[in-house]
Amino acid sequence: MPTETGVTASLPKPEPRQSDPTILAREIVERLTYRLGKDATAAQPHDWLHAVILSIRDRVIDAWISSTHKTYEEQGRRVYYLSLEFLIGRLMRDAVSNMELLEEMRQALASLNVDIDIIAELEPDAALGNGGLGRLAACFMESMATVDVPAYGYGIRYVNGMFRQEISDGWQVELPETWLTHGNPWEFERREASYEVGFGGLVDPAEDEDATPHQMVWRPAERVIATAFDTPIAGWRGKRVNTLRLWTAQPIDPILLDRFNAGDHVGALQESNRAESLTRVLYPADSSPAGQELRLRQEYFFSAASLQDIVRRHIQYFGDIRTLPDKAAIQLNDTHPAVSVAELMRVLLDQYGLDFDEAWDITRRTFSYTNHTLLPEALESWPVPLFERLLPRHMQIVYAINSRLLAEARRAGGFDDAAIGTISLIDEGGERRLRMGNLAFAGSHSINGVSALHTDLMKQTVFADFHRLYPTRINNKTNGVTFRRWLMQCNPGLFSLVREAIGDRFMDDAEGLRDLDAFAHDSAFQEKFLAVKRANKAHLAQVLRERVNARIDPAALFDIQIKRIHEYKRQLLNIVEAVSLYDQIRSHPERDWVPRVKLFGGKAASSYHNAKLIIKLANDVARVVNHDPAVQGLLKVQFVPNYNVSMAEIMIPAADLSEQISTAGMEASGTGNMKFAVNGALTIGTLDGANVEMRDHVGPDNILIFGLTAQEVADRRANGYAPRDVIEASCELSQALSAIRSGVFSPGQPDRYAGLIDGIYDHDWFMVAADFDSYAAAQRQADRLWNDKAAWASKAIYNVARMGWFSSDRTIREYARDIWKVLP
Ligand code: B1H
Repeated sequence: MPTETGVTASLPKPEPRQSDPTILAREIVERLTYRLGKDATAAQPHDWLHAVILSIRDRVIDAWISSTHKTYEEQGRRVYYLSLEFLIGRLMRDAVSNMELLEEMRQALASLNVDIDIIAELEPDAALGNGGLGRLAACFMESMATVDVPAYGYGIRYVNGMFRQEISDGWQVELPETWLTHGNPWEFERREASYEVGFGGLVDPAEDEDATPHQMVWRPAERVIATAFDTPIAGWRGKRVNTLRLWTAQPIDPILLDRFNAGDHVGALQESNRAESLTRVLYPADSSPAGQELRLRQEYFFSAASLQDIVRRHIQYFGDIRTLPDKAAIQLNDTHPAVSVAELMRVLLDQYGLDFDEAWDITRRTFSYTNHTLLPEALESWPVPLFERLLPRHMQIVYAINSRLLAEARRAGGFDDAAIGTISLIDEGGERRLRMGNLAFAGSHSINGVSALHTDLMKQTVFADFHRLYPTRINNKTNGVTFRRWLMQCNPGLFSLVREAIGDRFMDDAEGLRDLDAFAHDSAFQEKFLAVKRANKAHLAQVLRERVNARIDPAALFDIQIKRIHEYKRQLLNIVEAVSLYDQIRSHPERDWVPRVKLFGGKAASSYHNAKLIIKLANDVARVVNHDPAVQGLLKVQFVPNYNVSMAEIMIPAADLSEQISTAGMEASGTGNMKFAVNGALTIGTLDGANVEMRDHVGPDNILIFGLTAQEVADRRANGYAPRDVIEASCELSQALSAIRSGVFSPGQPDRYAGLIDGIYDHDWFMVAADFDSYAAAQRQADRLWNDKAAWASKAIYNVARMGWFSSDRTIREYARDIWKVLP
């Protein structure tokens, strides 16, 4: 990171750089020669990529330094976004585009006989996240820089991020992904920003005479070093550049020489291996916590390192720990960093000697917490004995917080023992566990949900008693996505078409897209719009031809469901409907069926049996359907392996229909839904998460809504739902389910799907049967619409025009105004 001393103001500032292609080309060759030591004639494509990144990085650094100076001069509050996941994807095109150099760079490289698109493909995805939560953190980093919020992202520099998915015989196989093999030209190692982080050991009362009664000395049994790696994140038009600081773990003694000398060569490296394993891998369990000790170690490791860094910076600038909440707003991205609440308390009590109430007041004014899921199995909690063994001092602090919290609830009145039990930081039912959501809630002044529906459900369900106790704390911040990556960069065709039509204003204010409303029924515009979509589909078809040898027709309706595989997201509903459609096409070949390509993509958590089975089913169905001449040209099913950010950037612009079909009440927000809509796909979806607000914005005529509402799902579950009766009442559904159940798609192992399908007959927790008929009807409505090209185009254009509100710039402005109180 640029120096933070602020004393460099009087030193000469670098000359602003020129951006014409010849100068850029010269800079690239210079980097190639002097930084990589390569001659232009010998340079490999990877060398060119690195040289381009280094030259764009140098320009970003100029803006980085001035942003740092500006932050220093303003002495304002900084935002710290703590997240165990940052799902960034590639950075090169993003940085070049945000620095407004895309065309110049293309020309500069062309003059060197290098194709920018070819080298861009070589950049590995930084996949330090699972799905929506991690991608949201990445969009937020870009938007915080764009709307000029001084912010630091803090996370872990996993050596192995999200696994690479291969499909072998239809089954998911997980392979390690090594994004760092060619080095990472974006990052700067900061040896000077290193901190010790301890685990285990003992706690003794502080012995100084002036020690407070709460002051303790923690003597960890084990210590590791956290070292920072910084990546600059440039906002739109290079306005501000913020820092993403990722921690890596290192041993205090890389090699235990006494052991080595005694001949124990393996034991000598034990400490080193143990430290390095801390930041080796991302837990690939989206929406369900892993619960392993290593995960808790990761959480504490990055929380403790980040807090030391924040406190060090605060003391260096402002000298007084008591003013921390005025200068630092720490946002907890879900509960994964929630142990930070106890860690800051420990720092304030044991290192700064504050009394408990003052420390607690500072803590609560500093932290805020975003909840991303209400699924009971996804709420993080740690067995008390494990937590106590790893973090003995923090356990004491948690107990002290809990006794005050519960006393406060008792004093407030209206909380019976059951309510006190749900507020308690400790779950006493069975094995005692520490509830991280409750700790995060208690330690924060703001707790937000990620869509209006999700926030309402937070108030009514998981946090109902907390909400009664602290009625002003829960608030909503509906998610958003960055339109730079998810429109301007990934869909250049649509981007320039929109620009031609309505000018440039939307580039700085996404709500300006509204001006496109005027073109929704303009037939010349519709034609150009459909031509862009068609070109994007042809591109996707070509990519799938190259990667999986799939042959798909760009003229067909592209119906896409890409997201993590999870039962609540209901890929199974989509597959069952595809099977039913397959049946119907074969029974009624005379009808004028709309040619459809159904695309699926997504990873399953390695230990999630049913999710893996759903992937296998999609592949089994694809094999049968795609080889059946009876539906040739009418139905195609394809599972796209290794879905990731870069694949999303190809698939989303090519979609006609976006599948957002979770069981209502279960998807906190969704963000893929927004990306599809702004790229001109129609949504087929339930009234879940942000779909509800999308309907309000695009208008009910421009979205295909089906199925039970969240309230209806809850009522059905409460009043005895009988899926078997529902199935028997629906001829299409019964047929599709029994085809799958009886092995039509798995002849080699006819009972492969027995368990999966019996689950629908027996309990159907996810309401696949309950929603099936209404889903199928919505699909047929999509078919009818498809046949009226002008009607389809106008609806798609309305989607693009009216999605501006879902820009993450809007979301970040709301966080800045309501939670962080940093108004740029
Ligand atoms: C979301 C997670 C999540 N919610 C546990 N919760 C994880 C939970 O590794 N873990 O332990 C990882 C991730 N992810 C998603 O957040 C929601 O399901 C989406 O609906 C939402 O759009 C997204 C961003 O808010």
